[in-house]
Amino acid sequence: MAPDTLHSAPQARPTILLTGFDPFGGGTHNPSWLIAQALHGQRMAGHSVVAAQLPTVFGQSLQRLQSLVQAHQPALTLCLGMAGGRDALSIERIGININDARIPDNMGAQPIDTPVHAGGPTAYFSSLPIKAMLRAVQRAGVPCEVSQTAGTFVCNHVLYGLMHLLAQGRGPKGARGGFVHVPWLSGQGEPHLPLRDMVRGIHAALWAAVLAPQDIALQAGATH
Ligand code: PCA
Repeated sequence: MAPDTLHSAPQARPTILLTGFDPFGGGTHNPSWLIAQALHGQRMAGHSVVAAQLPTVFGQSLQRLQSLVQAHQPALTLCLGMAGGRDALSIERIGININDARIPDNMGAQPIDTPVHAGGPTAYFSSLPIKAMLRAVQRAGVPCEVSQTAGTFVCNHVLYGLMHLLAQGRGPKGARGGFVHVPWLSGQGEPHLPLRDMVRGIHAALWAAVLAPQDIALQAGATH
């Protein structure tokens, strides 16, 4: 099956939905989408990975994500995005109910201090086992950290929106979701990580997320 399929036949095998974004802010590549594509079709502990691209656009990104969740009924959804300037895979802990864009999105919109969902809760925690994922990525030899903010641009919008739709029961029972930011690729800026290392790290993170229904206790101080 090709990536990005909205109307797949119902699958016996539970799905892991793995999304990446298109390039934004004048860039030509977005490693988040390259990583998702590289892992499309992988089997992990009885699950199949389905990769899909989200547009770097407020609103449209969430409409697309909602269609994907409806079509694939993923047991686990991991959204990836690029955060230039970070030097490690950043497992996001929290999405907040705010859009506050420093640059325009890919449709030219630049919302300032608007809610993702008016009347929604202030924030949602990721429901993925972030510390178990952190340990797995570090054991795979890839730099990784827990991040306390996904920013206020489209990535935070998607993390908040994902958790909101799961909270509303749009996914299958017990569906979990979360977000990982990735650094630049070589040639995009410094610091950067090679694509193969990022793919290995996300592969390890997904395995850990699938295998650990609950998180492990790992001191934040032990995460660097
Ligand atoms: N990064 C942006 C949006 C798309 C992406 O890959 C962000 O961090 O919000």
